[in-house]
Order: sequence, then C-alpha cells, then structure tokens
Amino acid sequence: MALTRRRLLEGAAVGTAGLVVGGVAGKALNEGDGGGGGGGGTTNLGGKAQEVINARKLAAEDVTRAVQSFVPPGRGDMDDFYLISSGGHSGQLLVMGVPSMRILKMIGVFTPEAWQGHGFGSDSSEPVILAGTDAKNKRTSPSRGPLTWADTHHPALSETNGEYDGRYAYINDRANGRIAMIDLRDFKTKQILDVPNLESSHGGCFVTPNSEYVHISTMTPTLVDDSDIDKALDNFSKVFRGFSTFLAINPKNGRFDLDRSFQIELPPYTQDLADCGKGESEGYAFINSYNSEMATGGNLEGKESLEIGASKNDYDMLHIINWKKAEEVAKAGKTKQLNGMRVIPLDVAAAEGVLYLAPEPRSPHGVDVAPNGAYMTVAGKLDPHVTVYSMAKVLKAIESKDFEKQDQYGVNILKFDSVVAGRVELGAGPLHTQYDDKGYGYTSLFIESAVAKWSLGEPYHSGDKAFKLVDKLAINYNIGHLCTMEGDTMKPAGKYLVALNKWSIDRFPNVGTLKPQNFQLVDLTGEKMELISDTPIGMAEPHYVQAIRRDRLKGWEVYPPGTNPLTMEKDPDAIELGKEKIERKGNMVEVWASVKRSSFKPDIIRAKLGDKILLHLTNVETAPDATHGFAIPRYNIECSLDAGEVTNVEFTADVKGTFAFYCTEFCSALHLEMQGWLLVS
Ligand code: RUQ
Ligand code: CUA
Repeated sequence: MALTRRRLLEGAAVGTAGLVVGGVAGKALNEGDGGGGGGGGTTNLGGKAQEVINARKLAAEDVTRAVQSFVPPGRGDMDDFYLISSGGHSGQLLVMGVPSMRILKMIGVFTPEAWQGHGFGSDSSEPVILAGTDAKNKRTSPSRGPLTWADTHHPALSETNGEYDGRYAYINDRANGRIAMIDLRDFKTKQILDVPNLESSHGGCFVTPNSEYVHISTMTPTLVDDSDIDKALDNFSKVFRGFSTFLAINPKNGRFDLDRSFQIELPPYTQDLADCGKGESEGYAFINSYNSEMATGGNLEGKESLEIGASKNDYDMLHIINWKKAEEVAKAGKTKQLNGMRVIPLDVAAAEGVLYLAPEPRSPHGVDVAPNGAYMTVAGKLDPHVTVYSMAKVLKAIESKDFEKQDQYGVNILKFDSVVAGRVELGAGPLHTQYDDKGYGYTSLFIESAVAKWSLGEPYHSGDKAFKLVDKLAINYNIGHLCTMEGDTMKPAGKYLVALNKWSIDRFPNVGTLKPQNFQLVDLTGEKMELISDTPIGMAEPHYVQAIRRDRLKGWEVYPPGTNPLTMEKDPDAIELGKEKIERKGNMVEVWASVKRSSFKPDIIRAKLGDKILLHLTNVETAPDATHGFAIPRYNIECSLDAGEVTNVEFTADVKGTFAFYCTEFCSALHLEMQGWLLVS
C-alpha cells in the first residue's frame, strides 16, 4: 500500500485535472489502506463510482490503475506519448496514445486499406504500393501479382541529435526485404522500396542519430550465385551472403535516395536484430547473428533440422560496423554494383576496418545500445544472461588489434574478454532491452513471461560488472519486445513501459480460437514496476513500437488547398470551386471535379466502353472534419479525400452499365445525396 499511497499523493500535485484525480484517490485511500487487495468496497467515493467499485469488487490498486490510465473525454492532450507500432503481418502501422493506450489510427502501409483509400485507384497510394514490388531484381511470382502484404516488424522514427524529431517513420517488411516511409505530417505512406539484394529483412530498422541513413539488413541470407540452385544449400557458405543496408534519407522529404545509399556485404550468418550507435558509439552499428553454423535444414533429406544445426556453436557473432568508415569507402569507389546498389564487398569491408565480429553467447536475439552509447546489451534467448559489451573496450580492442582470429571470410574477430563489460543473469529467455532515464535496463523474458529491471549504474557507468537485477514483473503472456518512452533515443523519458505480448489466453472475453495480442502498460516511476493496464490489439502481432512525446509530432489538421499527398505539394490538376469541367480527347475522358458537402460536381460522367477515364478530384473544403470518399461500384475504386486533398484516378471504362458512384463517409445530413453517375454505354 505504501507505494500506492505515494503515487496517489503524487497524482494530487499535477495541476487542476490532477487535483480532481488526487481528490478522488485521496478518498479511495481512506478505506483502501485497510481493505486493499481483495473483497469489495475498498473505497469511499459514494455515488456511481462507489456502486461500480462495489459491483466489480475493485481493490484500491485497481482504482489507482484506472486513474493512472484514464484520460477524460475530450482531453486527448493528456496522452503524453504516441506509440508508433508495427502492425505485424497486417502490413500496417498503428498509432496509439499513452497512458490511455487507445488506438488512434491504423495507417495503411504495405497492404491496401480501403477506409483510407490506400491502394484502390488513388494516384497518391496505388503507385506507392505497386512500386514496392521490384519484379526485375526480386523473384516475385508473376501469377500471384504484386506484393500486397507485408510482415512489419520494426518501426524507426527519424532523429535529430539523437532525439526524435517527429518527421518520419520507417518500417521494414520482414517477409520480403522491403521498407516503407511514412510522413508524420499527414500520417500517410509515401514510399515503399523493394531493397536490392534483400530477400527478407529483420535487422533494423533504425535511423542514425541525425537521420543520415535508415538501416535495414537481411535476415535469411540472399543467394548471390544462382548458377546451380539444386546445390545452392550444399554450397551455402559460398553462394549466400548477408547485406547491411544504409539507405540515405533525403533531408527535404524523408525519402530513400538510392544513389547515396550503400550496402555492406556480410557473411551468410543469419543476421538478426540491429541497433545504432550513438554518443560514445556514434558512427557504429551493431547486428546480432544466429546460425553462424550456416545450417540449412533438410530434415526429410536425411539431414539435421535447422533448429538443431543452428544451435551447435557456443558462440555466434556480434557484427560491429563502422558506418562512417563505410561511407568513406563507398565514396572512394571501393564498391561493386549489385542490382542497382553500391555494395562494399566482404573482403574490402574486412580489410578497411568497416566490419568486425565479436563472439556472443549462442543464438542471441536483441542487441540494444544504451542511451549514451557506452554499452550494447545482447540478450541470450537460450541463455538466462544478458551480455553487456563496452564501446570503450571495443574501440580499444580494434585500435590494439586485439583479435582472437579471423572467420573463414577474413573478418577479424575481437576477443570476447576484451570487449565484454559484464554479464547479468536475468531469467529464462531474455530477448530485448530498453532503457530509462535513471540508469536502468528493462529486458523482456520470453520463456518466463516477465520483465526484468536491472541496473547499469548512474548514468549507465558505474564501472564494469556493476550490472545487477533489481526487480521483476510477471507479464501476461509471451512477451516479445518492450518499449520505454523514447527509450531508443539519447534522452529516454522513463515513466512507462509497454510490454508487447501475444495470445493472451485468459485476459479478455472469448473471441474464438485466435487470441488477442496484449499491450501491457507498466508504471516505471516507483522502485518496483507495477502493471497499469491491459489493451487487446485486435489485429496482427505488433512486433515492436517506438514511443514519442506527443508535443514532438506536428501533424497537419488540413491540407493546404489542392495538395496531393504523394508530393505534399499543390497538384497541377487541383481546381477551385466553379472550375469544374469535362474534356474529351479521342477516347480519353478527362474530368476535373470538385468534392464538397454534399455533392460531386460534375455528378454525371458519360463514357463509351473502352474509353480511358482520368479523374482529378479536389476536396475543396477547409474544415478539419470534412473528409469525403469516392467509390465506384464494380470498378474496385475507392478514394478518400481529406479537406484540401487532391487525388487522380485513371482507369478504363471496360464494364458497360450505370454505376452510381458515392461518398463513403457519412459527411453531412445530405451525405446519402452525395452521389453521381458513371454511364458507360
Ligand atoms: S524480433 S521476430 Cu523484433 Cu524479437 Cu522480429
Ligand atoms: Cu461526402 Cu458523404
């Protein structure tokens, strides 16, 4: 109770709204002190609140939790942080508020999302999705068509001086080796890149501290010599390679600039998670690996299954990449061209000091750089420890050529004891680590379904081997990633932690055989971690999230009149009210239409079978709550136009008939009247 009391009293000191909360909580305390933890009637609020408390038999802690995550109606400004969350194999992105944990938006990214008009004819989204399939360099099945899904894993927010700047978000497609860019002015997807030489991706994404690059690397290595595919797996170590990719970011619009980008060829160990150096380790990047055995499976061909073959070595390899050096090497032209990408060959990377390896205990998972960049924590996965590497030691070992040996590709391997600062036993199945502002690390324990809090010392430096487990919190259940507020930056905010859990079997009402994911919000303000709330995520496993302070995001309320979201500039075919027209040139019917409450103008479009139709639609409204839709039945066309937005739709009138196009948003009292006719005769 002591902790609850302290927190409630703190609550009383946070301004006007806090006073109300404090008042309520203060009352709750009177009886909570005596009866907390069980039974009913733990508080003395009177009225409706007390009725609910009694009926649900809420303990004082429950009331505290409710108050901690409560955001009053109309007070969205009380959500101090946004979560930018992966949408897993839905291929999308989620935006949520903290501490309310409310889902604010689902952003269509890789997968067509009808309600946003994402990928159903609009020129600001359909080409973005289609460009995400590079049929030339990647072996995409022609019969199955362009890729319209993704397995999104790791969102990465743009940074300036090691802090989030609220401009762009990036997210990788683990399945197909792609990456997307989302502009946080309108929270829409602007670019999807099918990254050359990546068949799949896991490592990263991360953004370098001044958004010079966004990083993405292979997961399963890529075949680089396809002369004998039947023997490819037997020759795995020769014909497969990994690739660490630094995609240059155009500072003006956040897009990928392939000409300034480069890759570093890696040994075909399975590269896993990656993180970016900062502060003491700025200029470096770190990637874990597993399966340095280069096992390929073959359990029906008389060989070992992959999970056995890949777990033999005592050590796998932490990849230490000097990307500033790589940048120089690329500039000096010591690259080869591979599928449109400048690649620093493996032998060059090894010789030039771009790539080093360091042993890491078998089959690790996450590598996470501490806020000041001094430490890199590698989680054991099959080993109850995390291993903490010291950047100072890494630099010294490189400088003094303190190498154990080279791997078979000639890459120098640093001595384990020369680079490790310490190890700490945390529990079963450590996966990922995040940090707060007070010198603590938080590591997810997958097998144990728990979060371990451990000390790195103040501030992240108390001398080596000072790492100590200080607290553990049970999680429900199957935790993967976890996220502290701004925990990936140089200035974490602490306060809360979000645990990302899967298949929570007994936490929510039954919704059938596929169980909801569960985001658990955890209070970090006390010495002991405390669970605040459960939030079911009714969609795919959101692998990872980043949390950004609300005041860093400056989303637009409306578009400047005539904006095309793809360019974020005035569309050449934007029109003003009264400038609507239809022109026919040969078999091309071109229409400039206005869209507003509660009409399309023109509302009749006449075409002949086989005509090309080019529609320029301008939402001429300026109010923030004036989004209109534009759907043509049977043509698979559905656009969404926010106030000020322009979209262009081109299609062939290849079905005869009368098609009543209509607005898909209930936008006004006369919304149902907001329709028109496409006549194809
Ligand atoms: S990782 S399986 Cu983010 Cu733990 Cu992808
Ligand atoms: Cu516009 Cu309904």
